[in-house]
Amino acid sequence: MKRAFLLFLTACVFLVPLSRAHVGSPDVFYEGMAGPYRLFVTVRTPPMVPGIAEVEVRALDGNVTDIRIVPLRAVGEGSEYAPPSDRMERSQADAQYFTGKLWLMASGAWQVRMEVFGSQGKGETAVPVPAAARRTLRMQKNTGAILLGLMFLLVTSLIAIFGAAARESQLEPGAAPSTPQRRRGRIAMALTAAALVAVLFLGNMWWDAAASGRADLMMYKPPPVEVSLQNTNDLVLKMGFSSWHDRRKEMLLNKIIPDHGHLMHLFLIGLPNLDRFYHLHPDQTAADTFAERLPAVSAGDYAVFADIVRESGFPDTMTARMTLPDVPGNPPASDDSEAIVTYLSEASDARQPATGLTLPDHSRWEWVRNGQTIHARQPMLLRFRIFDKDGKPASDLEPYMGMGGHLVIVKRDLTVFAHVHPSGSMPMAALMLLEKEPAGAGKEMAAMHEAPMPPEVTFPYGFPDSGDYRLFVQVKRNGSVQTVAFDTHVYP
Ligand SMILES: [Cu+2]
Repeated sequence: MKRAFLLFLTACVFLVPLSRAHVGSPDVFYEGMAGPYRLFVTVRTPPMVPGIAEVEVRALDGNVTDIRIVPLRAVGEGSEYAPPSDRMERSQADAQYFTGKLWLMASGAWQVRMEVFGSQGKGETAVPVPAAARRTLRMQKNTGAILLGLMFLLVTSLIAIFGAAARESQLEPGAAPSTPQRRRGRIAMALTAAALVAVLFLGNMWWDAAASGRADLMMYKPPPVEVSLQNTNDLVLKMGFSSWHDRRKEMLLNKIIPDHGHLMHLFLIGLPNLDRFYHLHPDQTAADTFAERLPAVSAGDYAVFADIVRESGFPDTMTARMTLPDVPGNPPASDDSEAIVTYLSEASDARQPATGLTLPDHSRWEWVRNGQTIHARQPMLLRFRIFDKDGKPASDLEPYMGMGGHLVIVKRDLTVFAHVHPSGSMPMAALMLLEKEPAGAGKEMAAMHEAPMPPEVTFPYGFPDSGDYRLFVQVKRNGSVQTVAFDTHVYP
């Protein structure tokens, strides 16, 4: 029984390397208004659920004195009745920086609702937070060592007991066992040992199977997706069954809703150099099937990232790999876009990050980072400035799918993929759901109505870990989509 318990615990030692909402980038970054106050909110989602989300808020302007936070489900009954809120702790050293912790009790679509108090009265906002278990807690080393010791004690004791029974049970008290009795004892011990090894082995197998079955129910995985090319240039994506999603239907709502005007945002990124980039918008042809008439695509291997949003605001990024032949077709039209990365930022010394980029049309991009190195998990505003061919700030920016810009972040080893907007790392659809007023979500919607658009786009984000990343930034200028790529190294 002890062994069964030990097996139970050791089987908890596995990791599932996937996270939800993007790939490998589980934290939520948000920039937006809470009434009169501009906030930069970071929510570090717990790797285990139930678990504690860490909330960090920086007031970017306005004098904020107090913030209260409360977690609520994003949709359904649980989204209506808020429990008492918690007061965030204000930093001693930095009066506009607040931290707090919240329990998220189940996997699914949540929101962190905030009430902000300060010199201009009260403001409110809500940040969508998808929660999903990414791993189980490892067994503590000490516990493991104790249980392993107990297992050895039990096994050796059993062997000794069976050996002694076979050898000495027929003996008179005080008599010594004869040679045949000793042999019988040794045989009994060998048989007992063999039986115990078999029991442990089979028990271990049984537990591994039980644990992986359980992980399938508990650990988040995006739905599997099968991608195929049909009739020369129809790309068909068929979503597979996901027991994780099926069990959480009521909290996720399985229906897929449009995110900035499209049910799916599909990214094809050329391998191994991440030098070809397609941002496409397949149509839903059946509940689980999407199809896209491809534009002209050059032959090669591609990483496929397909973003969808559930009716609850919960996002999934489905991933696949595929090899395409040369696909004939027209250049991408409407909201679709492509980029062949032939030009990259000028300097490329990792210590002196490359920040400038001149395009063939002589317009210029600048990644404003003031020579700073980037560290993992550090929340920051990624800021890009665009100049026209005469060196003046560009005045021809337009909303692209309702937003000032789109940023796609890919780690070189493809373990990270994030699709970020000026409001943050959550889907716009999730933000709009919480605001409950379809036309007024986020600052880019506001920007959309203000003419002209500024020659600058900013994205709140924090790189999840160290390594080399490529950033694809997309804006719309004078009717056409412009995509540029910046590379950067992120330090631990
Ligand atoms: Cu986008």
